[in-house]
Amino acid sequence: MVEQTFIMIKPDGVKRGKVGEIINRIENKGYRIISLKMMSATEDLLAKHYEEHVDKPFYPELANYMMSGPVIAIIGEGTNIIEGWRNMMGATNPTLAQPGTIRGDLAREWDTEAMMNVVHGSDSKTSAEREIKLWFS
Ligand code: IDP
Ligand code: MG
Repeated sequence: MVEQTFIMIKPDGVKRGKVGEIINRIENKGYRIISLKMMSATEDLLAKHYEEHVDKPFYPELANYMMSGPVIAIIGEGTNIIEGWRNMMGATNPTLAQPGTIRGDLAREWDTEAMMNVVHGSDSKTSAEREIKLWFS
């Protein structure tokens, strides 16, 4: 099924100069970039985006991390892209993410409260629709 997902290059990915590499991977895979913009996340936007994490102990540091610099927001499109992009990103914890995945190749753990892992991808059709509306309204 052709579907769309919300992809984000997080502040660490932008700061470390990985935008080109990550966009290359999206294009090399054959997914289409429908829309792309650089922007800064606000407290309000992040609380909505991470609604399932807002009450967790790591949330304040997660929000600080996500506001530590600009992000690249992308709408990607392709058959089963939601699952495909999650596979390309790899596991949430970059120490555990397999080599060959974006997080496995481009990220690692640091001594920080929030886990920095360079990219985001929607985890379901419902989240994808919600997140695209939120970031591209
Ligand atoms: P995902 O990004 O792979 O979907 P989620 O569990 O939805 O992972 O978590 C959202 C983001 O919050 C992660 O990408 C990571 O940056 C951060 N995070 C998740 N779990 C932890 C944790 O246990 N400690 C610190 N940060 C975390
Ligand atoms: Mg998630």
